[in-house]
Amino acid sequence: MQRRNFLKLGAATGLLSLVEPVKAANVMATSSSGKISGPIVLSTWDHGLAANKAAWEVLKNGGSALDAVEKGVRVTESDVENRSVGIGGRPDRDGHVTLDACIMDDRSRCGSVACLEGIAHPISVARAVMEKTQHVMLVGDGARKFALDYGFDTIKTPIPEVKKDYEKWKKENKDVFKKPEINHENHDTIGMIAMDANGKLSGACTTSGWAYKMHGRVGDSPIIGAGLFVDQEVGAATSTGLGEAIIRVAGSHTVVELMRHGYSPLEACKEACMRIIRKHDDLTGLQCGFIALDKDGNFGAYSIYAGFNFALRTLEEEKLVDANFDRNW
Ligand code: SD4
Repeated sequence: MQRRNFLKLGAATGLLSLVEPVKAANVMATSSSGKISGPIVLSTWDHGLAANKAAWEVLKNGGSALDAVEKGVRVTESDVENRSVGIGGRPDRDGHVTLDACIMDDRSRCGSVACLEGIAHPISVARAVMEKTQHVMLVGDGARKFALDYGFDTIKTPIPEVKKDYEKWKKENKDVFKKPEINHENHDTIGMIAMDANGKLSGACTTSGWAYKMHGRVGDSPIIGAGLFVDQEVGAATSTGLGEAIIRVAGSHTVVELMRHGYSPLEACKEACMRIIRKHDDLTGLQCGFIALDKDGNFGAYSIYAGFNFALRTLEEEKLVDANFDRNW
């Protein structure tokens, strides 16, 4: 089902949700001995199903979680139908498609790019920042120059269909001081977290961000601790939704720290959402969601509003799971 229809159905029937914290069967089988067997991969939204497939090709062959998450989200970055990640992403209000991505591994190494234009795979550039430089984050022209120097593929954005939509939007939105509408339909990042057969965790997050944002705006997705956080001692988390709200509570880091202090992944994702709720007087359209995986293979997801789901792949299962939520639209 298309996410849009799914959202409508969910809102209309209140049928969404109720996933208890689940333990992947393959992990559960060995967890009593304290040995984590993995592998498992989770990613945000229904586009996560295709991304998980690519990640699974790596994991099932004994590959690393780091390679898996990079390969996985590259699928979404290449999807010309996706309007909020990679090549098919919508531009900012000045017509630039600016891409944000980050990656983090089991050794707490991390890399990130923000406001990157015209490069096909921001996630791979983020990984190169992590592996080839002394830095964590490169932005804008600097990130683009780095990507070109390292021979990353270029793309021309916005693609024609997206440009057409943008021209129409621009005609209808002449006031440059008008805030872009917070619309849960116009953002859909992919965040992916995985554990490999050796029990190692990694995560990746990539997006074109909030459609028609101000030029130069950066959301949570490329910010380590906001859009993604991994700590091998505890677990991993990633987010989707309104980046400004997620940054205010250091969302993904908060989820991981809560797990460190005994919260289950579901409880931790819920508490991060509750913090966002407590800090906002106006929750109109304010959708945020988190997925989390602990080092023992327990996972959970929670969003402020109904309609958030995530794709799950284990040795035994490949499916979309509805996240728990606080309120209906
Ligand atoms: C952002 N968090 O740029 C991203 C957008 C997103 O679902 O996740 N959309 O704020």
